[in-house]
Amino acid sequence: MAQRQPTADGDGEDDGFWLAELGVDRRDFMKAGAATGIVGSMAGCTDLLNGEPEPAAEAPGDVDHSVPPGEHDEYYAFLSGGHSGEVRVYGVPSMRNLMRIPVFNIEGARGWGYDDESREILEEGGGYTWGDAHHPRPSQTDNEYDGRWLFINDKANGRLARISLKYFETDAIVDLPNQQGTHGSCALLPDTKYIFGVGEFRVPMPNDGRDLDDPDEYTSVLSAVDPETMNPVFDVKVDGNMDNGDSGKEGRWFFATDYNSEGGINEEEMTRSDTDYLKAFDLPAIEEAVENGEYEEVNDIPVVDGTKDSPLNDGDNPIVRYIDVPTNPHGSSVDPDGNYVIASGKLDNTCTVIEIDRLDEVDDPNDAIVAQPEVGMGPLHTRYDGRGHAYTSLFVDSQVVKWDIEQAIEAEDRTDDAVIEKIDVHYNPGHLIASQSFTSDPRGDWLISLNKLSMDRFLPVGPVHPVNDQLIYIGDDDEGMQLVKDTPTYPEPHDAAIVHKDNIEPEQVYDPDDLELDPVGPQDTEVVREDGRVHIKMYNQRNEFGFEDVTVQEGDEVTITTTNIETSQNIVHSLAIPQYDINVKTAPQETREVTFTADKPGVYWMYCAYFCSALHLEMRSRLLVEPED
Ligand code: K7E
Ligand code: CUA
Ligand code: CA
Repeated sequence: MAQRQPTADGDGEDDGFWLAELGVDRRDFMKAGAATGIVGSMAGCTDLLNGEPEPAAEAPGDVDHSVPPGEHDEYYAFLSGGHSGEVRVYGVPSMRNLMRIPVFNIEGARGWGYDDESREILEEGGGYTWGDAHHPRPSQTDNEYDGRWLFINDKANGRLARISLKYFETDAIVDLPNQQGTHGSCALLPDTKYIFGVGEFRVPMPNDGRDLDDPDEYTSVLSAVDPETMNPVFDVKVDGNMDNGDSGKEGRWFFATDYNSEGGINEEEMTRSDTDYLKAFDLPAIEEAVENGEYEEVNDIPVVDGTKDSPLNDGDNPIVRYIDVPTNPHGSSVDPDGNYVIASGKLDNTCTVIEIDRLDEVDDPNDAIVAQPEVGMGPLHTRYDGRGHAYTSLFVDSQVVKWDIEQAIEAEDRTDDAVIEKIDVHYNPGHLIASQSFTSDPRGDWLISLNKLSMDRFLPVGPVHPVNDQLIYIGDDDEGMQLVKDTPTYPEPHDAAIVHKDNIEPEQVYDPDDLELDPVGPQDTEVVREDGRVHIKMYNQRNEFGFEDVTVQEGDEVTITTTNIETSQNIVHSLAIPQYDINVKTAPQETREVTFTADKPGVYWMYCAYFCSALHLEMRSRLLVEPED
């Protein structure tokens, strides 16, 4: 088993100077270091979650991850952008950043938030200008990525978004009215029947000013959304809160961790109990309750009562089973075969393994717990290689641990008998993700550890550091895990999905039939004026817009519809209007529209902001805004 290096340079001697340089308080360092020796419960010891990372001198593995110039990666990795509100696309194994997809944010290069349609999507989604995107989940059919969509949550405002993988573009955002803090986002498998938003923050319901200081009345809900319409279908309210979720593979079960079974409103209260919950939602039973009208309606959404005292949980077929797991669990994830759901302890040094089929056989759902292996300090998330191994991120230990699921079931609880090896990561990993890990067939070659801190790993860039997404090769059980590459990343990805390139077929040119607006060709250009409204229909191509000049009156409401009439891939144009805060991108065969009030008289050079040809700079037209009088 690989051991952490106790000192900066691995020589076993005091590195106080090095620590001071990093700003690491020596006592904190000792405290965190001492913690590695602790076995047994960590209940209530939240200080350790703040443990400073330890440095490690580690030779990178000699696995070749390079992708020669001109060649393609084998996988797409979709990384959430955290509070940047976007999704990033990387190639794996090169870790080259291929694209960014704006979702909850406004972004100039993709023109997201600058044309009428994207503004409307953002407006319908609540009108916020940022989001906190954590959990990107690709849609699946028959437990395999199907290349249709990628879904992602907004923890900040209680929303779910859908990205079309045909165009790598956000196409819907739904505001979940009964949910504040949508944390987990996951598809119900095998066929993505629903997308679930997992509600983290407990609030009064409806949250309209009632029960302000009466936390006993607060509640959190699991929200089911139809992936086709992106409309909410039903909510299930529960006791405690919820954090991360995952689906079983057979369409029956959905699981979510709960770290606040106490219903506390501060850290002390939320960590009071030695156990919290993993909740198992029985979907057919919930759907039956909805069908039978056994719900109350809040904000036009049927809310089914899944609290512990609910009549729907009384009897042989409860709609939500509450399973006791050690203190403040974080990740929950189902293994590729759909046999087990694994909850990670966070404040405990174990993972809890629940055998899913047993939930039907036992009277007490706690009897479905089949293993509790000790894995290390601060376990957060678990992913899979398809060879029976689990990989769990250890936030406090700054490690990834590989362990054997079946061995954990055979071994004594609270022993580390199932641990195969540990590898240092730099530093403090949150999520980790393996290729095709959410499907029933993980590839077991690459794993990315999404580390929260990068400390000394890169050239310093001021007080805000990049996070560090480390690529680890897991394809050789004899050699063990091999650290291959550090990737500095803008803050801050939480989770990711790695999808084989054969599972996605993005279009290179828009199919006009997929767009709501009719294309404007060279024969269709016109300016329609009516009652202070001006509609300019024009096209764009190398190196011109449909009109050389357009004249409008100060105060006119102007709509410009513009089509990129190019048919060759990679030729993107935009319509930028200086001082009007407009940059509408159009990819080949794309039509976009923008509406604005011409409230500033003067000459404005509408220009193309994509460098599209040798005469790109000449690709411009005048917008002439005549003063009122
Ligand atoms: Cu950051 Cu999945 Cu939102 Cu754990 S969550 S790290
Ligand atoms: Cu079109 Cu530059
Ligand atoms: Ca708790």
